[in-house]
Amino acid sequence: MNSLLILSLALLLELCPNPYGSDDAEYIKVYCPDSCILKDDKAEIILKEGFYTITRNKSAFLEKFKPEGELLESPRNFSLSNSGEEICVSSEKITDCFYYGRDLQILDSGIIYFRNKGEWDFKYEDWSGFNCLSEHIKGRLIITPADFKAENFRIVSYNFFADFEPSELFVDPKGGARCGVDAKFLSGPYRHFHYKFGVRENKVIITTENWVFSKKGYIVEFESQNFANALNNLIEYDKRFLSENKSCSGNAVSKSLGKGKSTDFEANATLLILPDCNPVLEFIQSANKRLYIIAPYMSFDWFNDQGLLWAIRKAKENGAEITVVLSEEYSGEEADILRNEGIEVKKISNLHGKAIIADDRVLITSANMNKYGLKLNREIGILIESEEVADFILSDIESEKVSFWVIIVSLAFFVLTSYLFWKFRP
Ligand SMILES: [Ca+2]
Repeated sequence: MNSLLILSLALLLELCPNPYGSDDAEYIKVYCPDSCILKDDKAEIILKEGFYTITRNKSAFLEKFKPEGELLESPRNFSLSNSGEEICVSSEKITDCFYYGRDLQILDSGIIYFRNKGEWDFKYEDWSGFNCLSEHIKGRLIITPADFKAENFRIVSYNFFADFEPSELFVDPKGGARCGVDAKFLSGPYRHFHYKFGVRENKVIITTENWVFSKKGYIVEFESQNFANALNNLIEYDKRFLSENKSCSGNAVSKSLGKGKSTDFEANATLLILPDCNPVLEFIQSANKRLYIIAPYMSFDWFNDQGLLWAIRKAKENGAEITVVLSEEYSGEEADILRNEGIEVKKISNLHGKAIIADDRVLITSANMNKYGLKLNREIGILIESEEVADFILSDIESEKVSFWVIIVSLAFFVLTSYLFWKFRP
């Protein structure tokens, strides 16, 4: 760890200015390569070479957190403001500063700012820390609308109005659940519990849809004991956020939607439990041949200047051909911003699914392309390393384009025949 940090020349490693409960547990972690001065607005602390965790009160800190290096108590006049402050550490050779609330525009109690591959990132104190998990799997991708049921699965969802019976069900109270189903509600430090997956023994379903498959979306089903275990562990972790039961709303939605389109595949896959394991922006940036982002809508609002639009621009700099596919119903300014950057934007109707294709890999996720989906919500995703699956999704999107032209031609035909009828009316 030491050599890595020295190489990246980062001296400030992590800080929590406003922990839940008492401010006595606030802390800052620093590395000092020789002799250093740590400064806030009002005070400074002189440090010798080494790693330090500096807090206001050691016992308050140790009740909640683990120190790295030597644990020190700060002088009384050194405190981390809860409304944003610039903190600097200077050694003989470099000065490293971070202005929380400005360099990273979020201030909340419970936020821990930390370095992630050299960049400042954040999490909440009670967010989990699940890793990405990879495995070779055999599975099936289904493109909806489709009739699909997951009877007797443990199911999590934003909402649940489907006409089948889960063995256990967790939903977000903002989403709600139909009457007649035994739903448990989750609310906590994640803005929305927006993930959608099902697990039964070693069977796993990951989907972009809230279990009523009437819009264009994606379902991935496969068998994997490892992924099933990870998802069961995720449910067990998130049970700490169980909240009061909410009354049910409405009845099951039952429609006949046909079989949908599907393809079997065998490929390396990575399970993404967001926001813990969150490579979505990296995935977008990684494209150098083709990038497709299929999502009903987008927002470029982010915590610094390295959000979604930045990642798309990186892919463009790599030379990737980029197409963004949005919902026809969406009229936000992002489509114009992208077109002004020379990026192709298509709109299709009835889109709810989220899929990203970067070269020969596909990422299917419950996450919307905004700061909630990409950072603040509990979401799920699967990254499939398969050119065939990528091409299958694109051929479906291309067929949407055909139906668009069918509409245009039909409309032109209608106008022409109406005109002729009017002109040559008896
Ligand atoms: Ca504070």
